[in-house]
Amino acid sequence: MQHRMTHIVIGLGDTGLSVVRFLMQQGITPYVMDTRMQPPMLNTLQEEFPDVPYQLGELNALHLAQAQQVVISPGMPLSHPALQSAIDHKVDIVGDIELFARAVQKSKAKVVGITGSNGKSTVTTLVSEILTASGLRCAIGGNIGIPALSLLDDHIDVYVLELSSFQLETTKSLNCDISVVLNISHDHQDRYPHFEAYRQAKLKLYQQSKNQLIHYSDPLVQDASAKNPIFFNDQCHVRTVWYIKNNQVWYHNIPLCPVESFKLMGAHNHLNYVAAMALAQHVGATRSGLLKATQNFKGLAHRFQWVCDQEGVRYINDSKATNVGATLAALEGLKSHTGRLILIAGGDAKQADLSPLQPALQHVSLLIALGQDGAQLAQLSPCSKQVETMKEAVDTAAKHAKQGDIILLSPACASWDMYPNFMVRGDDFCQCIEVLR
Ligand code: UMA
Ligand code: ADP
Repeated sequence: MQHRMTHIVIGLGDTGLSVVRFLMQQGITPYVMDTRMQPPMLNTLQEEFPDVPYQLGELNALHLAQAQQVVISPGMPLSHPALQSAIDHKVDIVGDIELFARAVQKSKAKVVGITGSNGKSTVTTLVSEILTASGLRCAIGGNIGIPALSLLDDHIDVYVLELSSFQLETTKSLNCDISVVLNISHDHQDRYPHFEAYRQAKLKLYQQSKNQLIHYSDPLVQDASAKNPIFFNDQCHVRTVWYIKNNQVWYHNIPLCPVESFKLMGAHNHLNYVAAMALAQHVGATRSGLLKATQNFKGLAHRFQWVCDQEGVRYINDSKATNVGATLAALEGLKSHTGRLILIAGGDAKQADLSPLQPALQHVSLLIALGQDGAQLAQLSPCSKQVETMKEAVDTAAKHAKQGDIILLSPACASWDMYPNFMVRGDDFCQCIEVLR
């Protein structure tokens, strides 16, 4: 029988597969399209759903314009001409998070939404650890790597979702209990026409929340239309509910814990703790859950992660610093370091302007630049050297370093020009250090 193509799924990666599974559970057999000739989940689709038809290569604009609903994966931009034509034909174009939002409305579960240019995975994981330590059943997913639709379960008390701007572009009815836009700095400029378009995609999250957790002193994340703002900050102000004062975290006028009790270093991480505590408390975390989970949290791999101390030199893996904002935060966090700092950076800058790094690079004694945009980066510092491989980068850094120095991998760029992802890049860094021993 010919497929009627009422529901089309675009993308056959993790998201696309989760959407197919979800639709099949609803009794809907979708038609799948992917512009790639070898999408990663093709074999799984064929094994699990041999009857689901698919088409690879160029998107079929005619089929899309005639569909009832098109579910697009986050990696597929809405600006694609075939999708624009479907929009003109008033087709319901949604992403997996919108389908999740519509499904979760039928349950009593609470939803926490977390977005921002940096810190999303750290805060999302910490919120979930606080909630678990508070005895709540929570499910964590979204951009962090587990598609949101695969989390749906009647026994969940709280869903904690990490959301990217790509996912938010196609989401309109999330209705979070509380959400946060942690920060907004330049990223994904290869996808957006200008910074404001990227910023607005992020701020869409506040419009889909009953309560908005807002960083008080960051002008870029303010939302004049926020109905129930809850402010957090690194300092106390008359409107801040969660803040740091005298090196303690406070909730209203209650001191909760000293920031020295946190294992993650840097002012940006201290703010991440405050945001996570505020989000978790709002959806039912207990005081003991808050304290226990925050004291135990060791952070995530590849995020400003201590690797080892070797011959008095400290190695830090911050491979997840895939944009300028994250590398600036890492350099800021090391400002008080008294030894020298050697930075390994570079990769695919995603068309970003790297020059905002220049002032912070003055504190870097040697910049080792690699990757596709290494030359652009090397120009920003008089003390720079360009290399071809991670091995060359680590060997050069180790040769230059003396006792008391830090060697930091914080690329300010995506890894795609040299590696499949930032994790493989970080692992390569660690392996190159291992070889030195
Ligand atoms: N693609 C095509 N043709 C298609 C569909 C996709 O070329 O028809 C390309 C995309 O341009 C992209 C790649 O395939 O380069 C993967 O896209 P996808 O939408 O199929 O990705 P998934 O495998 O479903 O993974 C997505 C998120 N990926 C992206 O947004 C690019 C994952 O975030 C997320 O973990 C996963 O859904 C589960 O929710 C990754 C990411 O890099 C970690 N996110 C960006 C970031 O964090 O900066 C936003
Ligand atoms: P995301 O999921 O948004 O990419 P991660 O928690 O994985 O965020 O961290 C990504 C990078 O950003 C790491 O290099 C990390 O050290 C850095 N980072 C974490 N929190 C912040 C923050 N609040 N501001 C700036 N950089 C941050």
